[in-house]
Amino acid sequence: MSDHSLRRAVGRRAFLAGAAGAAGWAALSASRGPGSPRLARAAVTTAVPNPTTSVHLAGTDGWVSMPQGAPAIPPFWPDPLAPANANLYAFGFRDVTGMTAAQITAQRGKAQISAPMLSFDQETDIKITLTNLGLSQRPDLVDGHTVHWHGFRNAIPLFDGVPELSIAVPIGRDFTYFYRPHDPGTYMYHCHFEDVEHVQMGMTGLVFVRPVQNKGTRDLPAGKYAYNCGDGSTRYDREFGFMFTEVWAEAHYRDAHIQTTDWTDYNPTFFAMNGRAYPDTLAPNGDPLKVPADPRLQYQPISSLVTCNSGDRVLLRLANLGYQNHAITVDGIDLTVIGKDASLLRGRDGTAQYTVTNTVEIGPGESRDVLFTAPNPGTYLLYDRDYRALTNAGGGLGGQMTEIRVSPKGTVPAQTKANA
Ligand SMILES: [Cu+2]
Repeated sequence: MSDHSLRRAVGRRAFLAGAAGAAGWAALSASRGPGSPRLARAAVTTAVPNPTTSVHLAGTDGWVSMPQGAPAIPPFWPDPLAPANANLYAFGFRDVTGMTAAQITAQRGKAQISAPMLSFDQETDIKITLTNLGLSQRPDLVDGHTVHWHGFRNAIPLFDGVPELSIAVPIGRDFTYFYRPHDPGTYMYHCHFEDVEHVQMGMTGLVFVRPVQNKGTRDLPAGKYAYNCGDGSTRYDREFGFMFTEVWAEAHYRDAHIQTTDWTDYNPTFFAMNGRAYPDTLAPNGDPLKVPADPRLQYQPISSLVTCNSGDRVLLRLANLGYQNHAITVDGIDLTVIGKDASLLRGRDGTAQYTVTNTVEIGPGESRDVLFTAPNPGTYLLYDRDYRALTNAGGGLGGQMTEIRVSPKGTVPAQTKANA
């Protein structure tokens, strides 16, 4: 990006932010000169700024790896065009917050799946800048990208990321979305450009909104809560997010090989949690900027392994951005469903409508918040009840499965971030 385009982008961004905030008032007022009535209004509006969190994402393509022992499906998988340590073409987001322009450009062709897991505090101002780096494998495709915060109620259409109703980010340009979340819970975000294709190709991630109750109230100490429950019933010690998706290898192959897909033939090959299929789900968290112990997983950095101490309160944040229903089971542990689609399960009179179960059903585009108290030390399985979703390319044991490893009290140190 040239200085000229950056300067123009900043000017446009400041103007657009003004649709919901103070920056635009300031920009408008400045152009009208001093003495304008709008200048006085800008001064009032900017007097009490909300805390602001800024995140910079980049959209691009890349190569990832599904478990190597799975039966081959020639010519679709493993993809013969894939570089070493990879076997599947994908699109995805990368977190490029704080990188220089040159460092951001260097991430072209290095997409990750799932997208970075984000979390924001309720009633803070959030700016998400999206840069479109283009597709290294498909320079002929001039697709835009967007960020759509799925299920989030308060975005105006301009910031909702549906390109038909607002805008998409063209290759080589960036755009800053402005949000102020009012409702805590578990949400998901995804690209909405050619969305059936871009969502399937991997442009999906989790985002959590943390309740103001975390700061403490008259009745409750500060801490970690899933919602503004008022009674402490949503308190937890550790949280783990799960993005459930399916991977149709034929469609990924066709995107890499300049062919088109008939989506009515949808027939997934792999079933993923946080962009990985079992047993890769158990591997530790990684960083796309560093080659991990298993180099196949460099661009699938999010672990699904649950570690906790006996007696811990554990929050599972489940979200589905595949195209099929999934029924998630944990053997030997009671699950309490406290939230659906970023809503606390309460009646109008405040009565809790939590349900206790061992199986949580979750449809495409839906989320669930589930609490459990970690039982006696041991290893427990968390898996999809659908047998197809427990295989890799129809063979062996794989797919949407992970472990909950419970240690004796006081063994695992306090959690510093989700999925750690
Ligand atoms: Cu996209």
